[in-house]
Amino acid sequence: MCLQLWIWPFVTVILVTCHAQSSDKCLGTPGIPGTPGQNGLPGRDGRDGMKGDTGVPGPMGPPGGHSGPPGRDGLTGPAGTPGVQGIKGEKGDIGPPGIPASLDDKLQLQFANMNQQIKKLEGVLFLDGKIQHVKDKILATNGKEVDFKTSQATCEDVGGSIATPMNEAENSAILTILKQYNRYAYLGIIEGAIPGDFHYLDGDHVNYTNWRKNEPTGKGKENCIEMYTDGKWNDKTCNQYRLTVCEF
Ligand SMILES: [Ca+2]
Repeated sequence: MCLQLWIWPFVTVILVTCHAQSSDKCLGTPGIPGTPGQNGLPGRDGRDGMKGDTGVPGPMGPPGGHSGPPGRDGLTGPAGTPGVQGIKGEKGDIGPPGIPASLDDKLQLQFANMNQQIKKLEGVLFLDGKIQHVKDKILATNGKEVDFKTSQATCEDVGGSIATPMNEAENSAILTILKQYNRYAYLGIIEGAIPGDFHYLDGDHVNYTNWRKNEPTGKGKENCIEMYTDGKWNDKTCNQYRLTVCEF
């Protein structure tokens, strides 16, 4: 293109020279360059580009529009109240026999440890003057003074019964407690319908007594028995305040 533009003025000079020297054969004058052509038609659409990122959510629409799709499930709620207890099932089959306790070393060791602990506790209570041990019977007090009915109920509430000496050894054990507290105590013996007829709380007649000289003297008006601090017995009204002594 650059060469053509440079050639045009040069050719014009040559042609003018030719017209001056010979009129027979001369080349015609070159035409004026044409005007630029019109723009072509638009090209075809290119291929689709890659998918773009998801756009941000649009603003909330005006009220009165259609309901949107259901939201996601919420958080788990608190546990409900327990249901009603079901019906008890049938009794299962008896299991295979276990090892006899006498051959179970682990069990024997546990028994030995328990006995040791119980002996220690008994020792503590014995030292405090609250209990006395006579063969298989344990006599104990809570140190409180109440009437006969209350004393009886107190002992039964803790799985025992009001102290009832069945022999001299048991009478002495109760006496030891009374001396410790310097108080009298009711015994588990009461008068029956016949004046002077005393019996145990289960109705059996007494087979051991330790009356003070000239007692009993109530003749139907003193239905309970109290033990003095010398171990002797006296028939007494049941509404006095006496030390509670129980037996187990
Ligand atoms: Ca009396």
